[in-house]
Amino acid sequence: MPTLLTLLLLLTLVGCREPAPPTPTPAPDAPRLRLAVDPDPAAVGDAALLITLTTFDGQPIDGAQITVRGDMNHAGMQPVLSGGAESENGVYRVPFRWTMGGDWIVTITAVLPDGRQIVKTVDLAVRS
Ligand SMILES: [Cu+2]
Repeated sequence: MPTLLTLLLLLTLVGCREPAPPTPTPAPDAPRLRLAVDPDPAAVGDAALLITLTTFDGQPIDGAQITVRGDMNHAGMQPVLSGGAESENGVYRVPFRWTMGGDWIVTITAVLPDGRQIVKTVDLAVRS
């Protein structure tokens, strides 16, 4: 869990955006979503987002519908949209393209086979 200080720093860094509403505490049995990037660290150009979906106790979840939106933390850029990847063992490899170096905000939405929806936002620095 990010500390309050980290959250305050993030809010300062993304100062031109609306302050995020407080994140509701997820239920203990809520599914888990993790993001990794390839290449890591992220750099401008073609890339992949590796999104891992599991149940709260670590069982992989396949068959979810994934959509991804990447925004930079400054105005005037087109968002980068992707999604729709097949999964293997709960890992979805979503093709992506970092169109500029700097600070990005990646919003991942997963609709699980049972209809539940998970939304996760990740802040990420991309090298020029
Ligand atoms: Cu930009």
